[in-house]
Amino acid sequence: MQNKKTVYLGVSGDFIHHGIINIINEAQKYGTLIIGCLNDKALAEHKRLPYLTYEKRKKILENIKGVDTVIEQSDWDYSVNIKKLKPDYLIHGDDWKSGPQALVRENSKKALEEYGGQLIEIQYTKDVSTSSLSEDYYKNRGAPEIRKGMLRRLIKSKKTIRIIEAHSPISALISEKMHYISDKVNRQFDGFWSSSLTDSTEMGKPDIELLDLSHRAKNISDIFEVTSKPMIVDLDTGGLPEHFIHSVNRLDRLGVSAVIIEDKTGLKKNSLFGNEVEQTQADMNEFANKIKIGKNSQISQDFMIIARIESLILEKGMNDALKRANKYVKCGADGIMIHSRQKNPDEILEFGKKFRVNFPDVPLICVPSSFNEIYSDDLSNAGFNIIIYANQLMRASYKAMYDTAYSILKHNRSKEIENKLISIKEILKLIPGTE
Ligand code: SPV
Ligand code: MG
Repeated sequence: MQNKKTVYLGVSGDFIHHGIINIINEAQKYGTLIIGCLNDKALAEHKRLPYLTYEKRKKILENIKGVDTVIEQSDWDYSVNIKKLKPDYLIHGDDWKSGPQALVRENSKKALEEYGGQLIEIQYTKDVSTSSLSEDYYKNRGAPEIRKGMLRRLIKSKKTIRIIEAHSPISALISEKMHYISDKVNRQFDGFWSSSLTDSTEMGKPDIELLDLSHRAKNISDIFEVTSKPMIVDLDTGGLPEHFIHSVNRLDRLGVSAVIIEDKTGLKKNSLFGNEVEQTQADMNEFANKIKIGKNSQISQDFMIIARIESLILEKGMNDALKRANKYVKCGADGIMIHSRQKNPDEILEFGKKFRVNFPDVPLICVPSSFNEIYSDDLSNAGFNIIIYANQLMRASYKAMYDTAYSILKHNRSKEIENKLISIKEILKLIPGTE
C-alpha cells in the first residue's frame, strides 16, 4: 500500500551536498516528499542571493531521487506554504532552534498545530552547510554573465538593495564578506559602486573625468578577481555619445551590471560642490538621446543604463527633475538616480513620491551622503530600490592613514597607534591564498 502522508521540506537547492541528501532520505520515510524551493524573493532579504536562478535550482531538485514534487516557496517564513498545503509533516534540521531562523520555526509550529501537522527535526549534518559551501564557491566564481544578472535579480526580489563603494580590491573584499546578524536581521551589502570620486581620490586626482576608461576598467577587473557580487559603475557624464557606446560595450563584457551617467556637460565637477563651482546641466533631449544610443549598443539583455538627474544639485527645481525623469525613462533608461546635496532628505523624498505616481516599477536610486541621518528603511518605504553608500570606505581609510602617519611622527615610534591597527597576523589571514 502506498503511503499517502505528505512531508514538506524547504530548501534553496543552490548547492546540493550530503547534508541535503541525508534529510531527503529521512523525509521519504514519512511519506510523499514535497520540496518547497525558496525563490530569490524568499532568500534575498536574509541570505546572499543564490548563485543559480530559481528555475535552475528547481530543475536540479526535481531530478533528485526520492523527491516527488517541487513547488515554489516565495516567503522566508514556511508557515505561508504550510497553511496552504497542510502537509502531515514538516521536516527540518535542528539548527534552526536558535538564531535568525528561530522565529520562522515558531511560526511554522503554530501553523502545523492549527490542523494537527507534526514537526520532525533531524540532527543537522555538522560538517557541511549551504552557506559555508557557497562562501567557498563564491571565492572562485565570478562568471561575468552570472554576476551581471544578479542586479536585475536583486531588484526583482528585494525591496531595497544596499550598495557600497569599492575603490580597490581590498575595500571590496571587506564589504563582500561583511555581515550584521542579530536575532531579527541578517544584513549584508548586495554589491559595489565604482565611484568616480573615490577612484580619482585613490589616484590623488580631482574628480573631473580625468581617469580614462582603461584605468577604471582595470580597477573593476581587479575587484572582480577576488569578489562575486554585482557592480554598478559611475561613468560620470558618459562622455560623447560615440565614446559612450564603447564604454557600455567594454563594461558589459567585463560583467558590470549597470552604469549610471549624469546629465551634465562640459568639465564635470563633483556634484557635492553644487553651484559653488561652475557646472552645466546637459540639454535634456541630447542626454536622452545618449541614453537611447547606449541602450541600442549594449551586448547583453541584463546590462542596465541608469540616468542620473542633477536638477536638484544645480537648483533647477523639482519640476525640472521630474520632467527629465519622465523623458529619460521614455527614452529607455533602466532606472533613475536622483541626487541631492541637502542635509535634509525632504527633496529626495518628495521626488520619490512624485516619481512613483507615474512610474511605480522603474528602479529608483539615491546616494545618501549628505542626508545621512535617514535610515535605509525610510528610503525603502519612500520607494527607493537602490541605496548607494558612495564614499564612506575611502573617507574611512584616508582618516586612518592620516592619523597613523601623524602619530608615528608625534611619538617618534609606532607603539601608540598600534591598537588602532589590524594585526599582522590578521592581515595575513585576510587574503585568501595567503599561507
Ligand atoms: C561618486 O561617488 O563619484 C558620485 C556620487 O558621483 S557624488 O560624489 O555624491 O557625486
Ligand atoms: Mg562620481
